[in-house]
Amino acid sequence: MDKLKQLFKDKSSAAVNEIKQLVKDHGTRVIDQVQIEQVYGGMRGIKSMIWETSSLDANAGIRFRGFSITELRELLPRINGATEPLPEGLFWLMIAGEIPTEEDVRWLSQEWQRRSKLPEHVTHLLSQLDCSLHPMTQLSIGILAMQSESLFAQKYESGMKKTDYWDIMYEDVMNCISRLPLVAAYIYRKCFHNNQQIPARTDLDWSANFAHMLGIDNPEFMDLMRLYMTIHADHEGGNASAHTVHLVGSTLSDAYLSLSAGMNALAGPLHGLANQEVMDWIYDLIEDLGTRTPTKEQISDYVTKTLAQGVVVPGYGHAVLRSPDPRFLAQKEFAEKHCPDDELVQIVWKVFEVVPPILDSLGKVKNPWPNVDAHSGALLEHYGLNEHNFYTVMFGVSRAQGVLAQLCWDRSYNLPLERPKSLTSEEIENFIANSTN
Ligand code: CMX
Repeated sequence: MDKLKQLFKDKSSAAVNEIKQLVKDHGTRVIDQVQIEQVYGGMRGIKSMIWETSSLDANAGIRFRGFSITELRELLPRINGATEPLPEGLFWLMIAGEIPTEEDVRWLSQEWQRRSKLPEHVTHLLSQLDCSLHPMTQLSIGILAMQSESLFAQKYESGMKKTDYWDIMYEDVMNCISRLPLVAAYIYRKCFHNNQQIPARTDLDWSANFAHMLGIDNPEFMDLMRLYMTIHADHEGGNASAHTVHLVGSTLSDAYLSLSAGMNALAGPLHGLANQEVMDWIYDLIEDLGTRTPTKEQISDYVTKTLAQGVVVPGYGHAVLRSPDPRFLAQKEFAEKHCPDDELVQIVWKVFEVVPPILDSLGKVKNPWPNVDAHSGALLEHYGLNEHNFYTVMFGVSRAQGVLAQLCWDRSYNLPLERPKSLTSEEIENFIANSTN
């Protein structure tokens, strides 16, 4: 058994016993109360699920196993001359709950290389998809097609003990993550580079090899990819894509079926598609104003115009965060170091100054600050990745790491089928009529 799997086995079996005891001792204590406005309001804030790999604080932002992005940029090992942490290190942390050594990260990098083989029928299927089909839909289909490789599905069919779920899920998850860059790069090169596919390089880490297969061998872009793939990896469990993976997984669907479903949630404009929307919005702004160097006053007028059309300003607001997203700030820091004079980056920074007071003045937006999607596109475009409708695929490749690491934990805990209670409006009205509070 490999070291990461052994660590996961030890940690999760100890956790299972602790949780059994915890539920036995405290299972009937009330942790939250649900208000009617939450039932109608997207279940915001209701504490109702377990998610071990990360936790979101409204002001401090995401913490992975307790570590902030700033801390992880210091603590996670770097290999291959990287100046940014490798997502392999974060995945290790999410699975094992420990910061890995440089040797661990090197091993995981090579292990994902070793596992990264796409069945021929997957590339054949992808090759048949028309490029008018959104790349996120193609990604979702590609992940579904890989389900032919699911060991979990095969073992379940032939009769698998509950206590073995975690073991086989770990194998599926490692295989699936290792192969995702191949699927994504295949879609990218097929649709945007005349199907000129670029073979993988076995000497590169997961993100750098992804950059290479996309066709961008610039070492600075490889570092951006390491940062990008790290900061987008997980955002606790309640967000739409993570929750979808968790929900579908609770039916004992395998990693491929669960992840594909989660990608369909990520593809929505209020969620991951916002990174595409942001860049489309910035290009509309440039066209409308007739300049790539707009003033803050011009941007302010354009934002007012956007809001008057009754649509949202993409990249701003969040269901949980109430401060500038540290993932936005990490990308800003990267841009300050590598491309402060880029015109699109400059626009992103001016928008950051202009939009929050305007959204605040509406009096209804709970969080006027930028989220992760407000910055990512301008950086990708700086290095030549200009195809906006591919951006959410990049997000998805990264997000797979967090949601699938948690799926391993879900199966080790043997979490049951999810089945919350729904109500009709009539039942709520009856409740109001009969309640005294
Ligand atoms: N622009 C304009 N109006 C906004 C807004 C924005 N960026 N963000 C919120 N609002 C509006 C909402 O539409 C809502 O209006 P109504 O009451 O008229 O329906 C009101 O402010 C209150 O919304 P909220 O409670 O502050 O925000 P929600 O939790 O309902 O929604 C989110 C959160 C992200 C969907 C919303 O802020 C939004 O639509 N942002 C733009 C899209 C975006 O960037 N999404 C990416 C989020 C990060 C990710 O998942 O990748």
